[in-house]
This record gives sequence, structure tokens and C-alpha cells, in this order.
Amino acid sequence: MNDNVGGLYAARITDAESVVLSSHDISRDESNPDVVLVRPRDLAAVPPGAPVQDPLGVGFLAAALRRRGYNLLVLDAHSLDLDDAGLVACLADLRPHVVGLSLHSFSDYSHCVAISAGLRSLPEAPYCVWGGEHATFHAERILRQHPEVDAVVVGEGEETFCDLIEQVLRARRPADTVGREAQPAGHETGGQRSLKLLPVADPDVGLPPQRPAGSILGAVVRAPSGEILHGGFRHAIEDLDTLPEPHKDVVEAALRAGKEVSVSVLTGRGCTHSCRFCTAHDFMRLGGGVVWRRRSPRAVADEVERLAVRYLSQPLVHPVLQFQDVIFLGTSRAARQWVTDYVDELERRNLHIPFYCMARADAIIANREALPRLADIGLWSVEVGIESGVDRILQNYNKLNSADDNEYAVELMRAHGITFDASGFIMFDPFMTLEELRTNARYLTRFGAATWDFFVTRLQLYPGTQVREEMISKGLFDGGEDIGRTSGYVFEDPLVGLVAEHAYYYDMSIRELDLALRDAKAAVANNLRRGVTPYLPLTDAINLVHQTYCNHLLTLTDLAEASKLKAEFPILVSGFLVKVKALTELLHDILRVSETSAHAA
Ligand code: B12
Ligand code: SF4
Repeated sequence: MNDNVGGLYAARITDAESVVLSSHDISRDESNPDVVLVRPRDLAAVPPGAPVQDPLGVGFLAAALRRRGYNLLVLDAHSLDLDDAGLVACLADLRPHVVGLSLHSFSDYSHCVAISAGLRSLPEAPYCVWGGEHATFHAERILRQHPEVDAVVVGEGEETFCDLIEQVLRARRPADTVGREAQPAGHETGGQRSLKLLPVADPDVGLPPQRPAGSILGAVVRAPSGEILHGGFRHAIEDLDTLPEPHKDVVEAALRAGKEVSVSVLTGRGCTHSCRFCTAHDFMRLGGGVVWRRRSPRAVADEVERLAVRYLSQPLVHPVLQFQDVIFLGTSRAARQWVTDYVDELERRNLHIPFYCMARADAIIANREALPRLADIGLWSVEVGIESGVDRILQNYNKLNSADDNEYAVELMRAHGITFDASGFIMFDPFMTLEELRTNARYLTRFGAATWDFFVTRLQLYPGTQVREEMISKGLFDGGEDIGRTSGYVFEDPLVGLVAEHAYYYDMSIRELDLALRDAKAAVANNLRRGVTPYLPLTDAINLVHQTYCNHLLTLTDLAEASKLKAEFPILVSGFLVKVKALTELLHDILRVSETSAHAA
């Protein structure tokens, strides 16, 4: 047994209370766990120095599997500073029967491949399962292209993964009882179970090890014959309150490793809308079910209270709780009532905990009367799905919000001292004109909310989305079979494509300016929250940075139109970088002065 693994992963959890009891000894069972869940890490998506993020999918799965009585460990590449080979080495020591890999997004794909291939070369190769949003929409392709993968769980994973493990363990360990201490939850006992397509495999019929007999509802599996079997889609879990709260193995592991970490919560699943670049509407209800399900306000408040007590005062824990629902606010009467009930719960408990959430502009507007109370219980920042400053493009995305709606929502938040983030902004759309690109750059600048990456973001063609299908059918994207590719398409207007090609992070000094910009904005937001007028030179400097970013993009656009971009690009970029360095120094100086004067005051 590798000491590193033993020390860091011996965590046992009592399900009922969802309390993590850490121990530095690995029990006999844990040294050969039934299942290990792996969260890989991609250094481009999660760069060095970034805090560890609390993956709720992994947490929900860990809780569901433990409730069924399986021994389980979570290996988080980030908390442990393990690369793909390091993860495989740990898994070789742990010798689990099943390894589950979370393929959250395209950025993890190459890592999932490397880890799975490493596992396949071990003398006792574990059964290898992939799951997660990106895996779901490439499920059959993954099995076709990767013989090292045995199954892909599609959509919501709790029930399917438990069923799959049960089948695998029966085939691998016929003498054992499987899922010994299972405590069936409400959702495991009702109609859901009867939906299963095939009975659990009987070990006596001589199944080859590592292979389930047939298909599993909610999964795509490789049959012993090599055939790829799709078990059909599972109906969405109806009552989310029947699920155990997500376990916090990754948060605990990060804290043990002395790393900064943020803590996440989920109040619901699904989305009421169906934007054409997104899969949130379908992903958690592939086999049908309500478009947006929510836990009860009381259950969420209970979890928030527990998390606050356990984690939020710890110095390594980010003080703002992250609500990871793709929509936290809704427009319907029921959704607004949910917010009222939730705020009532927190007020009754006298809880004021800073939190971040995501919301659409129309929902922010519909909940405007609740904003003061939400701000009072801790609403700190909202990631608004702004996406574009051009109504034609928003319509093409089926966003059902206008550029004006987005501006109004931002105004409302500003008025209540709530910070906002527009990180979903799509500067470059494959069907836009040069004039629309200019509109986008100016629109984003007006918000004063962008770092350079907002100015260079392109539409990503995620699997399962309508825009991806449209691009393939129009012959503008040839990566349909490429599991890791979400960009590299042809722009309808080649001049827009040319500008996109010339807009990127030219130099690390831009990252430094972006970081200074973030600090400056945080200082302004803190002032506003305390009712203090922000230091004027600081707000002026922030505006100057945005204007510089915007002007650079507008100049690239003008030069492309005048067919001079290629010739003038080198000189333009060197001038831009000189400005970037000067602005970084300016921001640092002003920040120092503003902090000193704040202290003096
Ligand atoms: C929170 C979140 C994050 C967080 C936390 C990430 C994490 N590792 O959990 C942060 C901010 C770090 C993040 C980062 C990124 N994310 Co993100 N993220 C989300 C978000 C908003 C919610 C995810 C969530 O917590 N859902 C709730 C839980 C319960 O669901 P779940 O994670 O899907 O897990 C369930 C199932 O998928 C399944 N499952 C999951 N893993 C496994 C593993 C096994 C073995 C099995 C059997 C089942 C299984 O079972 C779980 C329980 O039901 C989604 C949006 C969405 N539509 O959900 C985007 C989303 C998944 N992210 C996305 C992207 C692109 C990224 C980034 C690449 C962004 C970037 N450019 O940097 C990075 C990648 C970093 C990384 N790999 O971690 C895209 C993925 C699109 C795609 N196909 O590639 C999404 C869909 C958003 C979007 N449309 O843009 N993200
Ligand atoms: S972009 Fe936002 S509103 Fe649109 S479907 Fe995705 S999560 Fe829902």
C-alpha cells in the first residue's frame, strides 16, 4: 500500500448526518475498495494556484454508493497533486474492482483516456466506467474508440452506477454479498427499480469476469461479445430530497493537503430553458421527467447550515458558498415562492452566509423585489448568462432574453451591491458579422466586468448541443467524431475568423493585468457593499483597462476589414503589451494607495 494514498484517503462517512470523520488509518476493506472514484485534472482548465473545486457529481455518487454499502474512495488529482500516471500508480496499489472516472468536460478527455489505458495494463484491471456531462453525449463513441473503457453512465448517475457496480461485483466476487449494509433510500424502492431492463446477472451462468451480462438502464456497456449495448435512458429522480447530501471527500482531502478549496451546494437539477449551445435542459432527464426539479428550501438550508459550521470559518476555505445550479432563480410563481421560503428559512436561523449563484437575466428581473432580502442573507455575486450583446445572436441561441434585459438585470444587481460575472459571454460566434463583433466588444466594455478572456471567447460546440449539429450539417465543423474537440470550426465570415485567430493571450503579462483587474474590482465591490464610495482613481483605472482591451479588439477588426491585419499584427501586439504592462503597474499603485487611505479612514 502506497503511504501517500493510505494517509490521504482514509475517510469514512456516516451517511445519515453526512459528517466526514477523517482517519489516517485505512481499514482492511478500504485497502481494497469496491470502487474508486477519480477526478482527473487538466492544468489548462484548472491552472496552478487555483483553489480546489468541490465536485458535486462525485460527492452525490459517493453518498449514493456508500448508502448502498460499497467501500469507496475518492482520488482527486488536484488535492493530491497527482498527474495521470500518479493516479494509475495509486489505483494499482488500491486494487479496486471498479474505477469510475468523471469526464466533466472536454478538457478532461485526454486524462480519462490516459488513466483508463494505464488501468488496462495492470495485472488485475478494474472495471472501468466513465460518467459526467461530456461522457454522456459521446457515450457510444467512447466505447467504439476506447477498448479500455467498459461502460459509460449517461445522465444522472446515482442509481445507474449502483446497479452497474452490483452487476460487476456479482460477476467478479460470486461468493461475496454485494452492497452488504445497503440502506435503501426512498427513490431506490419505488417505481424506479421496476424500470430496469434486465435482471442482475447470475454469477452461476459463467459470465466472464469484468463483463455484465447485458445492458443496464441508464448506461452504455460493452458486452462480452464486444457488442455495444445501450440500456436506454433512465427517468429523472423525482424527489431530490431522497438523495443523501453529497459527501465532501474532495474538500476534506484538499484541507488535509493544505490547499485552498471552495465548497459547493446544489438546490436542484435541470433547466427551464433550452439554449442551443447548452445541454442543461436534457442532460439530467434523458429518460423524461420534470425539466427543473428542486430540493425543499428546508433541506437546502439544513445543508447550508451544516457546511457553514463545518467549513466556512476555516482559513483555507473560500468564504463564499458556491451554488452550482445552472439556474438558482426562476420566473414562475413556484420558483419565486421557493426563494421566499428559502430566505425565510435562513432568516429564521439568523444565517447570513456569503454565496454565489447562477441566474438568467429574466429571472433576476422577476425576483427584483427579493433582491434586498437575498443580498441580506449573503447573495454576493451572480453569474449571469449574458452571452451576447446582439439580439439576433441571442435569438439564434434561443436565449429568450434581449441585450436590454441583460443590461437591466446588471443594473439591478449593482443597485443592491451584488457583484456579477458574465463569464459565459461569447465574443466570437461562427455566424456573426464584423459589425456584430464590434457591437459585442462595446457592449461588454459598458458592463466593466471583463478580463481579457471575455474578449477572446469563442462559441464552444459541446456534444449534444443543437449548435454543434448545425455546424456539422453546414460543413463548418469536421470534428463530429472527435471526442475532445469543441472548437476549430470555420466561421461563416472568414474575416471574423481571421480576427478570432489573432485574439488570444499573447503573453503572460496579460494574466497579470487580469489578476490586478480582479483585485481592483473586488476592492470596488467591497466598498459598495459597505456603503462607501469607491476610490475614484481605481474606478477610472478599471475603465481604462476595459477600454484598452476593447480598443485592441476593435483595431484588429478594422485591420481585418482593411486587409492589413497580417501585416500590422506584430507592431500592434507589441504596442498592446506595452500598455498592458503600464496598466498593471498603474493598477497596483492605485490599489496600494486606496488600501492605505481606507486604513487611514
Ligand atoms: C459546477 C461546474 C463546474 C465547476 C466544478 C467542476 C467539477 N469538477 O465538478 C468548475 C467551475 C470548476 C467547472 C469547471 C469547468 N467546467 Co464546468 N460545469 C459546472 C456546472 C455548472 C455544474 C456541474 C454540477 O455540479 N452539476 C451537478 C452534479 C450533481 O452533476 P454532475 O457533475 O453532472 O454529476 C452527475 C452525472 O454527470 C454523473 N457523473 C458525473 N461524474 C461521474 C462519474 C462516473 C464514474 C459516473 C458513473 C457518473 C458520473 O453522476 C452525477 C450525479 O448524478 C456544469 C453545468 C451543467 N449543465 O451541469 C458545467 C459544465 C459541466 N462545465 C463545463 C465546462 C466546459 C467546464 C470547463 C472546461 C470550463 C473552462 N473552460 O474552464 C472547466 C473544466 C474544469 C474541470 N474539469 O473540472 C461544461 C461542459 C461541456 C462539455 N461537454 O465539455 C458544462 C456543461 C457547462 C457549459 N455548458 O459550459 N465547472
Ligand atoms: S444556457 Fe443557461 S438558461 Fe440556457 S439552457 Fe443552459 S443553463 Fe439553461
